[in-house]
Amino acid sequence: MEYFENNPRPASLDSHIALARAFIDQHAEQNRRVALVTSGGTTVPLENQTVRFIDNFSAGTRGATSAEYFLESGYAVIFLHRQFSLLPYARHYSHSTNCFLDYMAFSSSGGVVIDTEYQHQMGDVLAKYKKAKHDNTLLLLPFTTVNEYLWHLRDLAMLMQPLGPNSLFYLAAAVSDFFVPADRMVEHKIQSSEEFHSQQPNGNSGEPPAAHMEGKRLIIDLDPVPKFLKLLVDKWAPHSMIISFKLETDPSMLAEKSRYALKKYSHHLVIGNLLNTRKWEVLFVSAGGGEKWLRVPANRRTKSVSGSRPEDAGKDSEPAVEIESWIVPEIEKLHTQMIENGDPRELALFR
Ligand code: 9Z3
Repeated sequence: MEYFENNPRPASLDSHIALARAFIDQHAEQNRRVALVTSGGTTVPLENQTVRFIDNFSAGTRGATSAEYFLESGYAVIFLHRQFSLLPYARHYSHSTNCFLDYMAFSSSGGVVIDTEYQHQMGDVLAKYKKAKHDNTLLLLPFTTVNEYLWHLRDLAMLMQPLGPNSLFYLAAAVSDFFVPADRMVEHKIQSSEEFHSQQPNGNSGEPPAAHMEGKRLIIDLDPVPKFLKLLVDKWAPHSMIISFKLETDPSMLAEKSRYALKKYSHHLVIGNLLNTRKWEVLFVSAGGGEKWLRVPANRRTKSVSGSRPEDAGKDSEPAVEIESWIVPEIEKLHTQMIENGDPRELALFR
């Protein structure tokens, strides 16, 4: 594909692929299912020596939370995530509303301990984390830019091919639809003051740099990101179960856009979600024509906005539920059907 000829291979890729190869070999040998979970937002750098970039809202909650439930369901997980976004297990203690320091206290002898109030809850998380470490079932691979994301997705998918239908792709990352191609990227920081405008070389495309000044205005003219999902489904991972997410803000468009994506890419499942309600409702649109909403009732929703803390919500009623604890077992069921009965794209699901 032209994209990979024209946009540079990330420096981190070789070492990540070496780690992934060992990880996949181990789990292939142990006949374990492997899920590639993508998580967090991609950046679009405007300069090669990047000072400015375009980003998006994603904190990686969906991906990090889902990864924990995949591990609980017996999958090994390659967690391809935006650097510094939320991580499985650590996510419980790593944002402004629940900083890890708040869980700590001094013992009578002056040592640092976990506050007695949190011993139980933290013990649960720690036990799961330690198990994943001990079994080597969680591989963390970071990306930052959309280019790094695409290279990783392609190379990891091809590496996972020997797993056949035992492999699953869960594409929760919020991937930019637009980018600056390498041959339209300037090297140095774009100068805002007119006195310092320079005509920076713009490679051999003959086009103006994608980001440049015109008088006092910054003009940004982005290329579309190639439709990588089509390539993933048809070429890079033809035997895997593939699940993508569709994000919308307008409720009236969600079902139609999700169906459209499924039809266009012919993979297994699109999970539609709305920016404002994504923590408690999602729409499953599956190959075979089945559609259904998963909805966490109001009295069981987690309260924190940037992270999910079952322990801090639903106090006055039933325990709070993370919607991912419902999403992942549904997927596991579909995946089992695919492994046992053949590709569900030929079967009618949810009917
Ligand atoms: C999602 O829709 C995820 O569920 C969210 C999760 C990004 C909304 P958070 O990280 O948010 O928990 O805060 N991911 C996919 C978004 C996306 O870019 N999808 C593409 C599209 O809609 C298709 S791959 O076109």
